[in-house]
Amino acid sequence: MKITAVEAIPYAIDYRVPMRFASGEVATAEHVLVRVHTDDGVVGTADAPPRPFTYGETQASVVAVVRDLFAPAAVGTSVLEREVVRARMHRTVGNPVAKAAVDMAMWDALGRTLGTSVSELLGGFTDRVRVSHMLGFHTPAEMVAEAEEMRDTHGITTYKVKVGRRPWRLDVDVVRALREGLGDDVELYVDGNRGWTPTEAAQALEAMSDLGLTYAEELCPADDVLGRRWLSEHSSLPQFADESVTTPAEVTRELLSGAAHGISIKTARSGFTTGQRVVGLCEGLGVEVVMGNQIDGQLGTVCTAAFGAAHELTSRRPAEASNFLAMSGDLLAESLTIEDGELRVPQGPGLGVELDEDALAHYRTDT
Ligand code: MUC
Ligand code: MG
Repeated sequence: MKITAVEAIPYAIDYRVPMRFASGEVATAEHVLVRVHTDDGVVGTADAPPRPFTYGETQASVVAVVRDLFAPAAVGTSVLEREVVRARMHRTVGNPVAKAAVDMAMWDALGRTLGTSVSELLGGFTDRVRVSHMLGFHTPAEMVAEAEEMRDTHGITTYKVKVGRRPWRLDVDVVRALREGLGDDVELYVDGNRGWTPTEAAQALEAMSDLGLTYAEELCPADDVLGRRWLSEHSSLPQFADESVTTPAEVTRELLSGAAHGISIKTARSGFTTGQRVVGLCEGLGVEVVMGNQIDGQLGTVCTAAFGAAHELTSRRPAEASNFLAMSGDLLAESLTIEDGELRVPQGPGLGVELDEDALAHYRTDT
């Protein structure tokens, strides 16, 4: 079970349609595949999707920090010693996505070594997640058409609508068009990616107050400390925190300061080991969570589904797990499918999926 090597392989896969939102745009998945090798010949794999506009990491920085700091921290430990590797990686500040990928690749290697599913090792609450689809910036008509296609093709009836940065009345028009086009039975919530001031957020939420939103996510920057608290106190909608809560300490800070009522958990930035601490913290405090999406490919989406299905709390809400559908290609040997609005956790040891080595050779950018 001893780790003998950790690889960090950069690759690039275009999106058929770029994902645009208030804090940035992703046209190409410039991710890093992290592979943990053991002396038993087992290989555990996970994906690192750098998001410079959110965490400051880039593809090159993920490759470098894994190669220079995290691989040496992991080599020589057993795949059971996830806490040891976590503590060693923790000595380096930041780099949440690189740390998370090393952690999840260790879990995959552990599951494969034991012949057990990671989702079952994590908790095994259920075998699937309901899916929420994230709608990036387009015109109101295009966003309605995308939502209808997701409903008609995949049975998805929950949508996260990107808002912020562009004129807020356009966002109101989008949400109104979605509600009118899709009816009262679909669930809608908005994500501002820090794109509004507290005043703009208050105005926009007031203008959308008849549209039956479930909640609002990260409307204003975490540095707007009092503004966010004011918004949370005055809005009738629960406010969820996303990019402001990358660690258990940040979750604690946002919840105790009154700036947030709910928490987005992204395995791409917390991994499974730290993600479970966030679940415990939120359950203890009686706070709702949502499994978020970091514009993941299929491997990242499998991690979200495995973790979301593992615990009662994380399986309550639909998980954001459909953005891989917009990619022009992928690394998995067998594609994921979303049917009747649900994504099943792949069965089998570890994360339950295999890589297509030919696809990796095609998309990797380091050879
Ligand atoms: C989200 O929920 O904010 C956008 C940027 C990112 O890192 O994740 C996405 C989705
Ligand atoms: Mg978000």
